[in-house]
Amino acid sequence: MPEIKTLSEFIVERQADFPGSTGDLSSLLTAFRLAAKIVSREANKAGLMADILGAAGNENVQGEQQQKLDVYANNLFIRMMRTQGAVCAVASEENDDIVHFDNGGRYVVTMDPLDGSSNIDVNVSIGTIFSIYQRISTGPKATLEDFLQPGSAQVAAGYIVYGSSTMLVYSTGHGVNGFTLDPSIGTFCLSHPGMQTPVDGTIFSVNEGNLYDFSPGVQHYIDSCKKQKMSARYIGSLVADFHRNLLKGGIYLYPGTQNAPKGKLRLLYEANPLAYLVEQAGGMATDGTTRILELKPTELHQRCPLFIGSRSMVEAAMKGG
Ligand code: P6P
Repeated sequence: MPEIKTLSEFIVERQADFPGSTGDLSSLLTAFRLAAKIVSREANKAGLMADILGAAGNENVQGEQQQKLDVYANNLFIRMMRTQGAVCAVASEENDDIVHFDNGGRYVVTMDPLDGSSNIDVNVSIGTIFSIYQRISTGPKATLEDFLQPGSAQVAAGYIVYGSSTMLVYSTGHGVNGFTLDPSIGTFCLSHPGMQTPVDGTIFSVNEGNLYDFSPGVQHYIDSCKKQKMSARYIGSLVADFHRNLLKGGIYLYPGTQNAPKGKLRLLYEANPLAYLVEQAGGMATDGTTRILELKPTELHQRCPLFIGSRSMVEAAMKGG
């Protein structure tokens, strides 16, 4: 019978990786753990509870309909961080501006509280994505400068995928580990220690509806995937596509187009955290020309093209197949 290691045991055990750590990061991850369990519970009954299903009637800064579970998840994670105390400010996909906690916390967090939320009412996997940075500003409250650090400055990043099971996958720079929620005991247990993504793969994930708007090089790469009889898998939920490709090998692409040269995805709370994780797992993430983690952000909700997954596939995509 393999040893059962819970997420909380793992967090405490790994705190030793950080000499002189205060425990702030550990307790922040613990707050995320609780929030993940609660969102998982709500996501799993969203189909049953009319009042949590469907649009909240508001639009977020992206101009997208805010699903009620979006709003619920956003408010929950923010509340958890506010009370936990290690985080002084959050930038969320669901908030136009930085949310300040004025608590002197050492960290700032960027997050997409519920990515893929348009899939909630069709029972497709959705996810939460988060990045953690140390503050660099020294004033009484966090500033935009704290959030515009390059992705290489992240101290931790992770995602929660609410699918056939709920998994929390994260890294603090010492490899990637995945924890599966056992709902019978309400505990995340280590199920995927030391995750490494295959160097090559046979899965490509892209919205081919945009094919003729992509650059000739991207079109050529997608064509080469088909000629190699690769599998096309695109769920329309970044976290779910990313998670499958991380485990099995593959590439997810959201390239720029003529009308939207920066693509659709957000640098601060989608591309950067997943790029941090995929590199920790031996993979690669670029915007088609530059390593994602080296991009210097200029605004909170800026978009960037994303090519992410197995190293050989990302390299081939950058070359145009
Ligand atoms: P499209 C969801 O809105 C999301 O941000 C990602 O989760 C997903 O991969 C992508 O957008 C889907 O976008 O344009 O293909 O529908």
